Amino acid sequence: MKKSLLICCLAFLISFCTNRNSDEVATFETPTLDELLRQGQVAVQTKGMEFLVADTLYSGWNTISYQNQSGEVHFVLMDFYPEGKTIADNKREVLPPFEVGMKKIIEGNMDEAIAAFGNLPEWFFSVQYHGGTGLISPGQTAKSTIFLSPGLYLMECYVKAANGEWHTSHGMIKQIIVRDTPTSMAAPTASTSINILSTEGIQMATPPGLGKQVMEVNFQDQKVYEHFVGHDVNLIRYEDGVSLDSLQFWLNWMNPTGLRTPAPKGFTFLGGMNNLGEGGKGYFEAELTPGNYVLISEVPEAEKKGLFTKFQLK
Ligand SMILES: [Cu+2]
Repeated sequence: MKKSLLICCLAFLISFCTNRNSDEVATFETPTLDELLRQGQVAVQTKGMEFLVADTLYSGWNTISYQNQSGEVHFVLMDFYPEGKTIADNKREVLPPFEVGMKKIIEGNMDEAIAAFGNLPEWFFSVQYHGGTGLISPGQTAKSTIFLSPGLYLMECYVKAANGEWHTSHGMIKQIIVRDTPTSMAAPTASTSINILSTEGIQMATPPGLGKQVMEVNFQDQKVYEHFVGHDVNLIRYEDGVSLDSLQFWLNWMNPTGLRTPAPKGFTFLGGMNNLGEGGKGYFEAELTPGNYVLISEVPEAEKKGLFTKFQLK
């Protein structure tokens, strides 16, 4: 024992002296922010009610690692803006009708809410959605890989605060420019494939296994539902005995307490793939442990639409 310790010490001393005398001392440099972005590694953080992220990204495949260090559930959605429109247009013409509309829904005045949403500008309906993460619980990290075309984006989260106001109105909207130069990232290799289609719902040939899983999501079509956006995929773990109806109710922002803090108890939101257009493909990663899971869209009445599938891991 003592002898082997002595040999180890000697070996260390020799290597230390050799390195000191050598010109080629190994240095471990941490990559710069730009190097990481070139590799498609995009770190996003929320500590309060903001997106801490670089304001210029490279195009092509990008992995968004979204650390939710706040006390509320959030998501990341990448809105690809029409030519000439920016965050200023959103704040002037999009946020106000949504703010008034939501206030009217909470007051129980649906007619005035519909009238408010009627003030949304025509161009709002030509915004394209280029993916992002699914809903993610406090303290969790969502990892989603999406393909970004060059252009101007708004990164947004439209979950609602406890007072019913949109997170977008509280700062969760950030303009991001995606440049022409692509990242060096290739599409990930998936362990499971999920298809989503408005007529057939969410379909998975084989449920994922335990441990780290990379899920590929294929958007075979897309449509605008009654809540003004399309379908997406959220992976949620749930405790035995909880009501999935309470989850479905919460996932409809058109309900006064829907998509509003607090999120229903007994559910852990583990990310997913946010809205993509028809033919779009995205990937998300999750670490799966034994338990009950549901893949569900953030749309009104998801189960009726088939945008809902449960599985169990043992
Ligand atoms: Cu949020």
